[in-house]
Amino acid sequence: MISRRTLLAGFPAVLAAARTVAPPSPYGAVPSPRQLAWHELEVTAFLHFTVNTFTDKEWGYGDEDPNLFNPEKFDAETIVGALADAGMRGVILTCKHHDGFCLWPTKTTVHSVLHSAWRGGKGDVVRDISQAAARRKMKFGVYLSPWDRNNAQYGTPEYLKIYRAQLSELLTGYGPIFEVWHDGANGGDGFYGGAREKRTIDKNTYYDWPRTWEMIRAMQPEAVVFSDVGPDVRWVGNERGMAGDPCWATFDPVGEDGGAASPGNVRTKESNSGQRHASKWLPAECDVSIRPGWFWHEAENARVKTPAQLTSLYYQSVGRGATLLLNVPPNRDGLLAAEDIASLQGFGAYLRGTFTQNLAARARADATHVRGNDKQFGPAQLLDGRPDTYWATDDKVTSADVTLDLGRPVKLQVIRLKEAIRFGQRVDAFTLERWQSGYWEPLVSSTGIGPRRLIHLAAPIIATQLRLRITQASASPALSEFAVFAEAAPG
Ligand code: FUL
Repeated sequence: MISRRTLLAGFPAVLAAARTVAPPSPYGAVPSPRQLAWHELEVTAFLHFTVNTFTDKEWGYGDEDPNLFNPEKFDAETIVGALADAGMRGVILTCKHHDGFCLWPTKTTVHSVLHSAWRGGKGDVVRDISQAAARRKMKFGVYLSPWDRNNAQYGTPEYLKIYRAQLSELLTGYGPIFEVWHDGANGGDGFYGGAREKRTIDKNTYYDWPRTWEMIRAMQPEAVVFSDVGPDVRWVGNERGMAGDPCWATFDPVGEDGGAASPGNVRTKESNSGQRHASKWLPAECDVSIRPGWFWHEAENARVKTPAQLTSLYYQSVGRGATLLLNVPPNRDGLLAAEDIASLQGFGAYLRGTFTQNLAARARADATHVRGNDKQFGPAQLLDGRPDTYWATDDKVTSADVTLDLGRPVKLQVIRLKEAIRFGQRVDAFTLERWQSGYWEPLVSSTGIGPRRLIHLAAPIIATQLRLRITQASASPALSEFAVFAEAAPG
């Protein structure tokens, strides 16, 4: 028989157990830890640099003399410093573009810096950029073109061994890699060791991508792999830096003919918006160049995107839950052009000026529903700036409101919402309102929130209270942020 004493001793534990409210169950596809880390980067830089910089081309044929590559003032610290100052959190270098010229002293080919006059053949762009990035606490990633217009073996199984050996040199010799970038271009004609002919490969089978991806996983388990079909990050379907609205993080790629998809063979129209309820977490990355071309061309010095244009791209990419991969190509000196640096500075100043201070950080938050009435799922979690805490409702609730009382009239123009995406993309639609002398005035209604949704109002407004109405959700909402910002003057 259990004594009264034993019963009482066990009571607080029983009570505590009853009070523990479980987190929501995940809905649909969810991100992996490497994808979660990648989402946080928001803006990363692309560096397109190779013999093309010196030949004024966009696609080198593969017959270039390596001595052409001679960026006498190349300075990785200066380049990476300008990117870091603009708020970029990672940098991806074209270690090899379609011309096959390798920016590191590879053992796999003589078409490389090792055989150029630059620094007496002792230079290594990959080493210098990766080390400068590490010093600025930026992540480093590699672009290695599968198409190689220089290599005599291109098109045969032998080339795949070379491609994988190059990847292995990059993945083992230069510290942690955050992203491996495979583009889908396979243009056909090239030098190919002197053959000067057209070579066509089967995009679906030739590269045997699953085997290469396994290799990347083994060598750099934290790296995300980018291509038209992922497996971690998908191309957004255009090179203009624009994600669809909405841009779902879930996607099941389909080939151009409706069959199997592979890098270079995907219905890119669908890549732009993703698909609601698809089976894979495969978020979009928006690659775009600060100039018309990917490589530096003197004739384009006057056509560098302005800070206002970059800011607009930021809202159309990062603001829709994608990341922005902004290309800033070094010039023939091996430095960024003054025009590009000026634009980056303006863009960086705008981001810092706008997003440093969350005007709702000290607001009072109320919600119509709180999961298990438990404070750990309360709306205050939306304001603490932490990605791991969140407001959630009970499982059966699929529409709910959060009200923010800012305590005084506040001038604002940008609102940032984030779902707690480790539980999947749950919200389908929402409306944002402000309290306006006796009624709730709708400001905007939209579809999907996901990793990040920025609402950039056309003009500043004054508000004391804001209300977010989750009007439709496929599973009970779980949000990690509701932040409010004033807009800085464009840089
Ligand atoms: C494409 C390439 O053909 C372009 O030259 C550039 O590198 C772009 C980012 O990817 O596939």
